[in-house]
Amino acid sequence: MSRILITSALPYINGIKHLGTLAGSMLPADVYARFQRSRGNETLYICATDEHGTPTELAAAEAGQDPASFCAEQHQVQHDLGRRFGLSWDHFGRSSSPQNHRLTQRFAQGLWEAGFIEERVTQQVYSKFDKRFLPDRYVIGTCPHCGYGAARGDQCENCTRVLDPADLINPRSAISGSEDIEIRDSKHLFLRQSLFSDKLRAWIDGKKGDWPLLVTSIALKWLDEGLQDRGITRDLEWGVPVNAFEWGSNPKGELPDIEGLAGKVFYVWFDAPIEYIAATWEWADAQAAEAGRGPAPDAEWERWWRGPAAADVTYVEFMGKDNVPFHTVGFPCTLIGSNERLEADGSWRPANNAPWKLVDRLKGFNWLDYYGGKFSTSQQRGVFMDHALELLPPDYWRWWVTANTPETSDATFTWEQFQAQVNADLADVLGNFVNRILKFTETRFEGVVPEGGAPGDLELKLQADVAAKLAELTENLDAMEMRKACQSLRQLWVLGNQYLTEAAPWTAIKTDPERAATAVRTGLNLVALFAKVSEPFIPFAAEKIALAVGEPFPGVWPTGSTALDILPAGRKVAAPEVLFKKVENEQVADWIARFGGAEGQ
Ligand code: B3M
Ligand code: ZN
Repeated sequence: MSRILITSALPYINGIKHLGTLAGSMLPADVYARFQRSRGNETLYICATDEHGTPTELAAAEAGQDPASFCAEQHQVQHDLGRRFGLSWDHFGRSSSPQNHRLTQRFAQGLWEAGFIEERVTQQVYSKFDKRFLPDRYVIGTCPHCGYGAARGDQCENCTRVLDPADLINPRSAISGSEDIEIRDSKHLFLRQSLFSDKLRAWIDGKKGDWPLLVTSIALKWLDEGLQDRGITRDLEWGVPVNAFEWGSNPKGELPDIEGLAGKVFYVWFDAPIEYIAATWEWADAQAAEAGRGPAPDAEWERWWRGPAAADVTYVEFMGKDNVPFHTVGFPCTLIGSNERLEADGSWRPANNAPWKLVDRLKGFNWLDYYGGKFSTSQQRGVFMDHALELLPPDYWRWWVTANTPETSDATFTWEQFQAQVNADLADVLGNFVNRILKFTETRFEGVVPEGGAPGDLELKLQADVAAKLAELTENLDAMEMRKACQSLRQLWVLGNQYLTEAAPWTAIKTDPERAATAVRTGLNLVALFAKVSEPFIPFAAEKIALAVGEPFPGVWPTGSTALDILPAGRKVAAPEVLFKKVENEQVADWIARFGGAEGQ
């Protein structure tokens, strides 16, 4: 048994997420977490809302709310939707939590005192019309790298490059649209990322062949272009305040400029990844509260994150490709820097503390598109989590999205393809199989698992085929190859249908009842097996299937030798209500009319 720590990129608080966000982080992380739990590994799946920064301030302003109440409300909305989708977070935290305030400030203080943070006077975009600084997304303009006209001040959506607001060509205010903009001086803190190039390159080089090519190539491209020091503070009100007044001197003996830094907050991309750790702390506190104890001692969350206590933890991250730079450069610099000290003479020494863990396996994804165009939160284009659940139960979405995970290239959602695939896989293959064998057991075997005879040739062949597919499925899940894992699972379901057709207990029962009983026993064991191995993907249906054959849910991940030996003879079973109703053409026509289809793309 080992320990698996899983995080998925933290969804921004500014609005309900669409299927693309689900596909590119939260859902594959959930499938993987459920798989790991089912194998008996101690698993912690952490997620949270990402609540700071300009997107939040902008969305709150639009909703006519202050950021704090906007975030509290939206967190609850995202939490409830995630749960209804079956996302099995151990904790769904908030980057605005007291724990994250504390931890972000501790990291910053440590990095300052270790010599990795520097003060600089920077030129910031200031809107005379709005009478305020315009950090990050508050400025829109033309990307200096690719010429995209609506690039935001923090990152170009088109070429994914990270930007500085002052780099934008023809900048304008995102609040008022005003172009009456000037550049003003403002003091800020910089994380000296450029010092980490060699360490990061050695680390990333060691991940080649293990991490997806998509991920290592994005990371190496960044390093090849030369790492820039990053500003980690902003002229904003909403965020984690800079607590420079608490800091000691750096290795050169300098104290921070308390006055110059007053009223600033940390940059959202500085505090958001720290929330992975802080949310683990929130989780530990919640566990302690549940047990009637006070706040959890640090050791309870640190055992997942630092020092010898975390040595047996494998840390796995899931995210979309635009988030990869922040997780292969920014956050690792924060962590590595916190494990070191840069002396005044430029030499590095290990810091005198328990080192923080870096990510072991990083799974990055391409985009899921909607009819070849972007899902868009701002234009409400595509299917969003709340609407999706109005239309169909979560498993339909979970299955389609996982089976089409944008792993090696972008993938596209169309209603037509969605209908075809869920009807074929879920209704015709899995649903039909479960229904056929259980109905037959009810009518001919009084709803009881029969004893039957010894396995014949058909059963022996089935056992071998099932063992091979199961091994393949396990391997694909282990490798986080979601599309391939879905293929393996589907093929496993198909084996069930093929077996039933060949064994044909409904014919055998007329001439050889024991033979029919063997086939029914075998078929019912396949049902039990399917419940267990389908659970990571379609947990709601899997639960119904498990209940139908009286198996505990969630189940323990089976291995080849025990795969068809789950149910004892004599066990009472019952056909479940229809597992998957087919998606009808009229429904698809309605949904295309409501959400948009191929026309107008
Ligand atoms: N909130 C960005 C995104 O959803 C961001 C991820 C943070 S992970 C620490 O694209
Ligand atoms: Zn660009």
